[in-house]
Amino acid sequence: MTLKFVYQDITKMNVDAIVNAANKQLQGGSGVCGAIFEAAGWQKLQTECDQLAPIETGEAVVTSGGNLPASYIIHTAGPIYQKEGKDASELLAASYHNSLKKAVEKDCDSVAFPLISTGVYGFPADAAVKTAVKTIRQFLAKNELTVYLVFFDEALFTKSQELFQ
Ligand code: AR6
Repeated sequence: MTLKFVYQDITKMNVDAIVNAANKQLQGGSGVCGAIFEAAGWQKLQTECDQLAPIETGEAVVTSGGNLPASYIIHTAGPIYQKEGKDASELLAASYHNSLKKAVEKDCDSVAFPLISTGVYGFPADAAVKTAVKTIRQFLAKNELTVYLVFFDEALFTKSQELFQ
């Protein structure tokens, strides 16, 4: 089982696939999504996304990695915390699980996740890390894959390392 925490800009990750915290319309946006679109090549990635959109919350789809070091981008729409209420954790887990399934389908050995839904979508970070770790560990019990959970906040990274690693 390989789950590693890193404090890093996800667009710099040297892995087979990175996951994008997307919206259901797969429109290039702000936050980690904006950084990924910018680094991959905005127009070409948007054209690929337009052919796959829309998706459901918790679903995941795959595009090429464009100019990124990663070969693929797995786009998943995480839950909007206030909107989903009691279903938010389950939908967040579905985002991680379905993204991991796509990575395996594409024969990836390594995949990097941002903390889906913890920015604009308002999911409390501590609870989101807990759901991410639980879902990834369950998947790794049955699949050979190196998974990176990428933190963009150093304090949360340090705290999560202490709690989970
Ligand atoms: N590398 C790694 N993590 C990052 C980076 C980066 N370069 N930049 C930000 N983060 P958010 P969401 C972290 O808001 O809440 C977009 O407009 C950030 O600190 O990017 O799922 C989409 O198009 C936070 O912890 O995603 C959607 O419309 C985490 O990434 C909507 O926002 C996620 O924050 C999705 O909202």
